[in-house]
Amino acid sequence: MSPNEPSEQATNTFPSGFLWGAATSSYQVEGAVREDGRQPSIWDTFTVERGMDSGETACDHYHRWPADADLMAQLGMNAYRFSLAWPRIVPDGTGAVNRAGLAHYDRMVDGLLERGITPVPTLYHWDLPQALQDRGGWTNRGTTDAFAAYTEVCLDALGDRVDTWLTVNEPWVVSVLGYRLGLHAPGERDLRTSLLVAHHLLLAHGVATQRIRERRPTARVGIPLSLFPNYPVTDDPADAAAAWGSDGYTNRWFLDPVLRGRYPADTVELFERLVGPMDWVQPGDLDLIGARPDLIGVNYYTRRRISAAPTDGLPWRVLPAQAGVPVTDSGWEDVPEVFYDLLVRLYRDYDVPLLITENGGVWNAEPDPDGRVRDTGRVHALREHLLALSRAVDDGAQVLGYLHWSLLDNLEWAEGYTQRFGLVHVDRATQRRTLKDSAHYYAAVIAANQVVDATDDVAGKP
Ligand code: IFM
Repeated sequence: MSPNEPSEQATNTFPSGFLWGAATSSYQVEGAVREDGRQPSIWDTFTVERGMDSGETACDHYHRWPADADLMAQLGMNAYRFSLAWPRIVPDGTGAVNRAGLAHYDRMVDGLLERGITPVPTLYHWDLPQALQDRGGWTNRGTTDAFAAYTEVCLDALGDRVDTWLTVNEPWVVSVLGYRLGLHAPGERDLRTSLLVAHHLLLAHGVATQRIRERRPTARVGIPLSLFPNYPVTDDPADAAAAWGSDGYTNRWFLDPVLRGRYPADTVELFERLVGPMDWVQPGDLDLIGARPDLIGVNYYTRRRISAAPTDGLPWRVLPAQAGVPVTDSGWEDVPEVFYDLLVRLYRDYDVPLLITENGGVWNAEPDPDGRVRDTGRVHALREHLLALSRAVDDGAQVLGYLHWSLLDNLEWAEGYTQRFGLVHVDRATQRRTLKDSAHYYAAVIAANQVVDATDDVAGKP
C-alpha cells in the first residue's frame, strides 16, 4: 500500500516482537559522578560554570538501577535504552580503560537480561570526557578516533549480550545548542563551528558503525536523530520555501548523509554562503557516514512552525505554539498527527527501519494527597502518539519498537529538574519512585500489544 493512502481499518495493534520500553541517558539519571573512577564530563564543568542544576545526584540510578529495572519489568517492558558514560569507561577520553566503570554496565546488562529486558545502549549521549574537551572536543577531528577506540572497548565488553547499538544521540541538538546557541555544554556560539562539530559527530557515527560491523556483524546499529518536522505558517510560497530550508537544517542535514551518503545540496549552498567552504569534509568521510545503518532512531517531540522572516543569521523564523493547539507544560505543541506524518515521510523518502528511541513530553504532575500521580496530559498524549504510530505501521512504516522518553523524571539539561518527562515520578528529596497514571496506562498497552482506552481504571491502578 502506498503510504499516502490512509489505512482502511485501523487495527491499533503492533507487530509481534515489538520492543516496548523507555529511555534515559547516563548524565541525566546516574548521579555518582565521582564514583568508581569516573572523571568529569563537559556537563559537570558546564553546570558548575553556569551555576545550573547538575547531574551530581540526578536519580541515583547508578545505585538504584536494580529497583528501576524491577519497575520496568513490572510494567511489562521488554527493552531499555540507556547510555554508556564515556567518562566512566575511558575517563581521560583516550588511553586507560576503567574496569570499575565498565563493570557497572556489565552488571546492568546482565540484570536487564535476567528480567527479560533487551538492553539498547547509546554510546554517546552528550557526556564527553572533559579531558577531550580540553583538546578541542568535537571541533577536533581526533575526537572521532577516540570515539572509535572507546566503541571498541564497549563492544569487547558488552557485545556478546547487546544486539542493538545506538551511536551518537541527536547530533543536531549537540551542534546547535552546544555550539551555535551556547545553551548546552560546552556553550559556544558560532555557526561555522557548529557545522564542523555536526560533521565530526556524523563521522563518529560512521566510525562506530564500521567498528560494530567489524566486531559484531550480526548486531544492529542505528543513530538516534531529533527529527522536528517543519511546517510553513501560511500558504505563502516564501514560508513554504523557508520551511523546506529549515527542514534541511534540522532533518535532512543528518538523514541525507547517513542514508544517502551526501549532504543536501540546497542546505550546503545556504551554509557555504553563510560561513564559507566546508573544507573539513575529507575524502572518504561520506562513504563512512553513508554506510546505511540498520535503523534510524526517531526522537520525536513536536513540530517547528516556520515563517520566511530571517532571524539570527538564518533565513527563517521559528514561531511559538499556534493558538488553540494543545501544549505540554514546557510549551511544546502536542501534535500527534505530525508524528504520523514524520514516520510516513521517513518510510517514503528513505525506506529505512525505524526504532522510536524517544517520544514524550513535560507534564509536571505531583502526587495528590492519596499518593497517586494523575498525569492526565501524558496519558492522553501517549495514547494519541501510539495511535499515530500504529496507523503509520498499518500504512507501511517498518517500526521495530517504541521507547518512551523517559523512564524517570530526570535532569533536563539546562532546564535542570524543572521539567518532568518521566513515566515514573522521582521525589527529589527522597528519591522515592512512584508509578504515574501514564506508567499504568503504558503497562496496559504493552500487555495488549494494542492501544487501549485510557479509562480511569486502566490509568490509575494503585
Ligand atoms: O532530555 C532530552 C534527551 O536527553 C534528548 N532528547 C530530548 C530530551 C527532552 O528534551
